[in-house]
Amino acid sequence: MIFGRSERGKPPVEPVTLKILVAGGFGVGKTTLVGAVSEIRPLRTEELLTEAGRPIDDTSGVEGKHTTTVAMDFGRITLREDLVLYLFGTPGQERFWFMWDELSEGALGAVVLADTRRLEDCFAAVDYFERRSIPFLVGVNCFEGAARYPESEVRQALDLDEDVPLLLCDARDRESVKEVLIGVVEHAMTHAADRRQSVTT
Ligand SMILES: Nc1nc2c(ncn2[C@@H]2O[C@H](COP(=O)(O)OP(=O)(O)OP(=O)(O)O)[C@@H](O)[C@H]2O)c(=O)[nH]1
Ligand SMILES: [Mg+2]
Repeated sequence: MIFGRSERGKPPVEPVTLKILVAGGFGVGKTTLVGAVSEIRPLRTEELLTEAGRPIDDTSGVEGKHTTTVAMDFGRITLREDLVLYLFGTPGQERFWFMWDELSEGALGAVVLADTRRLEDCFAAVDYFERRSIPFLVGVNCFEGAARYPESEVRQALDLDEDVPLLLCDARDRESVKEVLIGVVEHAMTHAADRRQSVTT
């Protein structure tokens, strides 16, 4: 054994770990997305939606929803043996947004999940990442029964910059969510490379 090489002669791989946020409005499927891809049992902070919260919690469009995230979701996915993502799902309800600053510390990029029935619910998330120059992509979570709109219309409604990727996805489907996460990492890398270039030129 030389310097900790494995028996097969391959050097041990120390994976790069990246932090990705999963944000968006109330009930768009953030907790579902983290749970769909996480290879560890996701940490959740769900609380029951109560009668008391009913006037504040607008559950129209997600009537089957009984719980809500009050702090964060946490999960992990190994995209390649040398690339591990830590996923942090944010709380969707406005009264828990104070958590976002803490959660976004050190994040490489973010997914803003959107539901075309309630697009306005993700305006705040789009604004948040734009202002902080955190690279993000928009994942349109295709709920059954929700109308499908052409990409250009969704982009226009969200007033997205040209370079912000927009993907259709199903937050319940592992492969679909993986595509979204690969998209965020690629986008964040391009963003970082562009920044480096603008600093050196
Ligand atoms: N049909 C359908 N239902 C979905 C999909 N994604 C999530 N759901 C359901 O929608 C509801 C909302 O999902 P959550 O994952 O809790 O949403 P959230 O964004 O974490 O919600 P908050 O944390 O309260 O903001 C749940 O009842 C899910 O089962 C989807 O792609 N299709
Ligand atoms: Mg949640």
